[in-house]
Amino acid sequence: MSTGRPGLTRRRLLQGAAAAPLLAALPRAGLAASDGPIREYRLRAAPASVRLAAPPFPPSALWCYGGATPGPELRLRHGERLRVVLENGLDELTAVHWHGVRVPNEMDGISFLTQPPVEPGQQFVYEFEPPDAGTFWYHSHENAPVQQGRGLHGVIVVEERDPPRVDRDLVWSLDDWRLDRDAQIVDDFDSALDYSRAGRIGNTVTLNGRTSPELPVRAGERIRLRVVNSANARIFQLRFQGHQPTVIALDGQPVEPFQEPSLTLAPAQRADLVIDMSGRPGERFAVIDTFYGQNPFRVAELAYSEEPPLRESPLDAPIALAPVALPEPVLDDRSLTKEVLLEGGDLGRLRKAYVDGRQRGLSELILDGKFWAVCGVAGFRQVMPPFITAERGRTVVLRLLNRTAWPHTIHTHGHSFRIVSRHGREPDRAVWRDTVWLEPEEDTVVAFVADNPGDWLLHCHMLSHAYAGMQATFRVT
Ligand SMILES: [Cu+2]
Repeated sequence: MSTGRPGLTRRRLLQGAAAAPLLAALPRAGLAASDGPIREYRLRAAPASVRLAAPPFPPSALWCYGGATPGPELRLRHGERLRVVLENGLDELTAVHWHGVRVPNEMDGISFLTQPPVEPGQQFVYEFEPPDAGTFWYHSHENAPVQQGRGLHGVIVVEERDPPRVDRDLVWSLDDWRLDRDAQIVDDFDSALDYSRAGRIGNTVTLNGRTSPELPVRAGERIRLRVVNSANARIFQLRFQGHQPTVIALDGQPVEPFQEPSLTLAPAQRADLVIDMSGRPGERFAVIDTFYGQNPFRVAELAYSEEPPLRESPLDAPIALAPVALPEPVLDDRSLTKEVLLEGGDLGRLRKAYVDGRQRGLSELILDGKFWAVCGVAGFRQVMPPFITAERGRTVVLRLLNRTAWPHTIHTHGHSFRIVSRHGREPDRAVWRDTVWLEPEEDTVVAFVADNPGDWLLHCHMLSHAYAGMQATFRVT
């Protein structure tokens, strides 16, 4: 199928990374949004055999974009258009969501809500100009616990027009797998325990598709690290032994640079870090995950080469990104405020909920595989009546009330939001996010300007939760 947009043939069409030298020669300033160069990729979703664990483990049977997990890195410059031809080589329906990119509604990749699902053997063409530079990612949003859980995701990098100076710009895609002794995926995606508790947490963590890899580094170099949590449900808390990363962006949006002893990333969250390699030639340092404290493990190792330091003191260049261009929400009596009640799960108080327009009791909900509800509705096939409707330009304030015994990561489609308060307190710093992590029984208030028309999903990004009811829609008119 074609997007049918006029003017495609008059635009410069560029094929993936191979086009970079040509593109670099093009003037980048002053490009009209409708006439930007197009960066084109093909993504074929299909089964693939991929080595996650080192021998003697055999390759794992996965589902991948382009035969690898993560799939191809989609990299473009701010002001370019991204065109992706999705081919469905699976035996089931699929679609791709561009997480965190404020795309037009018809490009958001939500079957039955924003597009028809892509049938086996069929194609769908996505095309949009990302409005923000930053670190984003893409993944299947169809049968997501299974399709994303089997490997269907990748990273999108939209480079700033004037990026901070670094020696290398790298992506770390973290994932979590439940593998058996032969390194094959345990096919228990229908586990009621996962659905009703913390989600599908695995037993094997990978970084860029490999267990505990080495990152070769050179003393004195400055690296920008774009870290993405691509896992179904696992939360990461990374500690860089012997190094002090500076956070310059969260969920793709710039933040006043800051340092913390560890970096916590819930599912679907991202952080851009700047790290000066302050070790000496030949040294090695572990990157450790400590979130599940009883079981810390090595995510990666920084392996210094024997080369002499690139420079003796850290690079003297600014690292702050240009401020965000998002419209600032205004909290006053004209803003639209809604309590978003999150209920359900094991040890929860959910007794009844609407499914597909009919109220059902708890035993019927469980038989139906529905364990969670948003505002009294267990989300079903992504077509629910909107829980809120906002006119374009209006500030929306969502009071997210986690009335469950489990953590959740709430993601809004089409919009990034400000964190207004957590546990009733203002946050330490002003941040934009598209995914917020709620601890059990935690309340968090978020706000955004509803400026992207359409029907959009709001859901938990612990994918088993979303699939088992923790999803809703909101409308921007
Ligand atoms: Cu959840």
